[in-house]
Order: sequence, then structure tokens, then C-alpha cells
Amino acid sequence: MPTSVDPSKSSGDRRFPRLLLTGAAGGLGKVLRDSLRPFAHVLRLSDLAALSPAQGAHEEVVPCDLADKAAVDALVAGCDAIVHLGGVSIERPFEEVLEANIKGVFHIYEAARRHGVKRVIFASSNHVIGFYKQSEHIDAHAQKRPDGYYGLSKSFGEDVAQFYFDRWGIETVSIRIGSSFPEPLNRRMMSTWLSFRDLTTLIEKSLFTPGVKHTVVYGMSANRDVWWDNSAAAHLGFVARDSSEPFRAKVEAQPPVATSDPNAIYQGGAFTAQGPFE
Ligand code: NAI
Ligand code: 15L
Repeated sequence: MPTSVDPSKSSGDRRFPRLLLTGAAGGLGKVLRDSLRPFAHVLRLSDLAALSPAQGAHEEVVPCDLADKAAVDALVAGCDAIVHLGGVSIERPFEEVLEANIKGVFHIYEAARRHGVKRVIFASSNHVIGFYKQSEHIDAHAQKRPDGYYGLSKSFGEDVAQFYFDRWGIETVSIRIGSSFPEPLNRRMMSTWLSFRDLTTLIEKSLFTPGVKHTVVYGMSANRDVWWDNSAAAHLGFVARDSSEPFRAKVEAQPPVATSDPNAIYQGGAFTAQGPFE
């Protein structure tokens, strides 16, 4: 079994020997493939979808279906920390979510336990709390209110993270990402937007802050009107540098959203009204 590494205890080099990035072919995975490079000697990149070949000795490409337990076990072997982005990232029929997200996150943690990995960063989502109204302000301790099968899977993932900390001491930061795109795409995202730069900083803090146990943090930039309070994750020392404000005029030039539209009512927006896919 490889020795687990806590780089916060090392003196000079703040890089993990081998950092696993799942979902590496996705929208955020493509960004993080570059921006996480300073934090690992080797980035092991994995996805079900095709990935471009390794760009040098600092990368490894290992295709894997997260629903395949044995494959995930082999994927995690030799890694020192995991940034887990892989899975279905929108509302989909339960059976799809079950395979990629529910079985997938369980397989990741089982493999982490078996191979002595001590730190996981879990890409959770605002859809864990999507049924709160936009008029409400909540922190990480608010009761979960998932807004669909996808939100349920992220809620399950957070519970798995807590269990694997309590039972096995594997530490996790669950980042309830708001909306991480190049720019906010609509009025709701003026509140939920997380820039790629702030996402990278938040992952860096999540990887290297000692003693995080299981921390839940909202992934948002320093937007003007926010619904989420990150005081419970202050120990991460995350300070967002970007804001949705420079995009306000462009977003507000869009047609107005009806007050009865879920996008104007719920924190989870349109996800609250999707399904049941019968
Ligand atoms: P994405 O859909 O672009 O990327 C997800 C990747 O996971 C895809 O490349 C896909 O091929 C892969 N994947 C799906 N099923 C898989 C399986 N069974 N085995 C292996 N890989 C599989 O999503 P995006 O935007 O890059 O998000 C990354 C993560 O962050 C996701 O977990 C998503 O739920 C979460 N997130 C993203 C937000 C955003 O605003 N981009 C907001 C909240 C959460
Ligand atoms: C998510 O969880 C999704 O992965 C992403 O595609 C966006 O829809 C985001 O939430 C959002 O709520 O804007």
C-alpha cells in the first residue's frame, strides 16, 4: 500500500507526488488539467470520455468508468489525493445518476480507503440545497434540500465523505459549486457564479489546509448578492478574487425572467422543475 502524503507537513515542496483528477475531459476538468499542474508532480487524468494524450511526464491518462468498482480501485492505486469531478453533472434519469454519481462516489472512497489516500476534494453542487428560496440565506449547516436526482447524488456524496472521515479518517472538502463557467450566463448566476481562478484557489486551499475533517464550502466568487455564508469553512482561508459584477450589464440586457419562473424563485433554479423522465 503506498504511503499517504500530507503535504501540509512537508517543509518545502507543496506538490503531491500523484494527484488524481476524475472528470478530466469535462468543462471544469479541462481547466483544472492546466491550473492544478503546480500542485502535483504527476496529475493522473481520468474520464469515461476521450482525453487528449499525456502532455509530458507530469501527466498520466487513465480511462475509467466510475461505475466499475475494480477499474476505480486500479485508478486510485498509487495516488496521494483525489479531486473528484467525474459523473453526471446535470439532472438526468435516476438510473444514469445511480451509476456515475452514486456508485461512482462510493467506489472512489472505497478505493481511497484501500489505498491509503487521505484527502479527497469532492465536486458537490448547489443542487444539494436547491430548494431553498433565493430570498433565504444559508450556511453549510442548513438542512439539505436536494432539488432532483442529481442533487440527491451530491447529497449522498457528502454523506459518504462524512462517513469515510468518521470511520476511516479520510479528509474531504465538499465544494458545493455554484455555477462555474467562463462568465455568468443568466440573472441567477450573478449570485452563483464561481470563476475558474477562484475555483482553482478553492481547490488549492482544500488540498493543502491541514485538519479539514469533512468541510462543506460553497463555491462562489465574491458576487454582490449572495445566498450562502461560508463562515463554517473560514479555516480554509479561501478569499475569492473575482466577482460577477463586471458582467451585470450584459446579463441584465437579457429578457426579464417571470417572477413565477423557478429560475427567479429557487437557489437551484430550473433544476427544481425537471424530471421525472417517465
Ligand atoms: P461535465 O459534465 O463537463 O464533466 C463531467 C465529466 O464526468 C465528463 O467529462 C464525463 O465524461 C465524466 N463522466 C460522466 N460519467 C462518468 C463515468 N461513469 N465515469 C467516468 N467519468 C464520467 O461537468 P463539469 O461542469 O465539468 O463539472 C465537473 C463536476 O463539478 C461535476 O461533478 C459537476 O456535478 C460538478 N459541478 C459543476 C458545476 C459547474 O458549474 N460547472 C456546478 C456544480 C457542480
Ligand atoms: C451544477 O451542478 C451543474 O453541474 C452545472 O452545469 C450548472 O447547472 C450549475 O449546477 C448551476 O446550478 O448553475
